Amino acid sequence: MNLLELASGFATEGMPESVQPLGDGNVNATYVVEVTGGRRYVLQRLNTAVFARPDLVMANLEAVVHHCRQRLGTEPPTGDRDSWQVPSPVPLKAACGELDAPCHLLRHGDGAWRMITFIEGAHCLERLQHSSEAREVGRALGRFHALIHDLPAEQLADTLEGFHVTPGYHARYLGVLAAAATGPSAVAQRLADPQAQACVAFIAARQHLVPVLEQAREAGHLKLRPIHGDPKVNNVMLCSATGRAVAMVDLDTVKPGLLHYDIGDALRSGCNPAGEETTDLEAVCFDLELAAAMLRGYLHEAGAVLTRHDIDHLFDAIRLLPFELGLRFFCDHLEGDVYFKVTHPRHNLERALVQFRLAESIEAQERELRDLISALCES
Ligand code: GN1
Ligand code: MG
Repeated sequence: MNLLELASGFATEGMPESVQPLGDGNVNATYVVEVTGGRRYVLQRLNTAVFARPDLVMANLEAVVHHCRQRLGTEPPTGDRDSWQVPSPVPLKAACGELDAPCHLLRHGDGAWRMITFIEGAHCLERLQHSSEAREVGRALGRFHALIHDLPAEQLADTLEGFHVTPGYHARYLGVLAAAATGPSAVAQRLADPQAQACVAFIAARQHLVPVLEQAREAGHLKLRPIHGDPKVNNVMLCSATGRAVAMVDLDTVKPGLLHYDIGDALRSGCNPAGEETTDLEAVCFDLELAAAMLRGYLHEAGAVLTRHDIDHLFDAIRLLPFELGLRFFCDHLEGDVYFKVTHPRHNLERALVQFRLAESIEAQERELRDLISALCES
């Protein structure tokens, strides 16, 4: 079955006429479908090596969309608020007869396909350059948190166990190192590379940071709440006419977690103007001005939900998330690129080096960043 045939399995408003690749997600394969009459849709093949239960991913998506729609329906339509949009799953033309997700998932061979409405009149950015953009990205995340904060946890399945639980990634990494130490192997060969050795040393020097958020959660200082899970800048849609944030997309990782995972992830993604795919390590830095704008935008929408403990752990989160992603990329490199899509054999290693450089830049600006957080949160 080709992509057009797959697309025509869904109840679109018009016949699918063209399918083009969309974006550069690291996990799922994404396409844009145009139908007669000009409407567009997003067609995705879920990566079942990552999301073992695509039926539950779809059930979560339906729960999130339903909740957001209800919340938006009860909000007074004030100026900037009425244009917020929620990307929604498109049903199949025919029921597929499965109990869990009877009408939103098309199984073909070993693929699990779904279609989602396209946010028209909007675009996303791969990298941020201006404070005005950073403010909108922060505002989008805050708006999203405020929208889903009362989505009951029992309505969400855990579709990606251990996601953003740094000690779990670290334990896996240590297991990979230990296995490599037992004799020659492809992993041992990759580890011998000088850049890989630099990563090993970088991680070892920071292993005390690994449990910082989970310990705060275990101590009861931080609480699990619904989060987006993957709020990197290109998952925020900005109105092409006004530049205002109008949607957050890529809702597959919405599940109970710490708001800190999201805040840390949005900042690590948005405050590195060189972007996470650069190979120019010298260009990688954490931009405090962008961070200030993003945090301001976030606090404007969601400041009221943050507790004293939440605020006290913001710096830890901002330092931890790039380190965590670097660890995830590096571990995947060692394991032979089983998780993140790559275009060449050193791709995940290069990505890890970028995140570690970013973490270093954050460390170097710790005082300024802590002062910034205090100034913004006390005001
Ligand atoms: C993955 O698939 P994509 O590009 O939206 C990953 C995120 C990472 C991101 C880094 C489910 O997101 O956690 O931050 O790559 N998503 C998953 O680019 O692991
Ligand atoms: Mg994603």
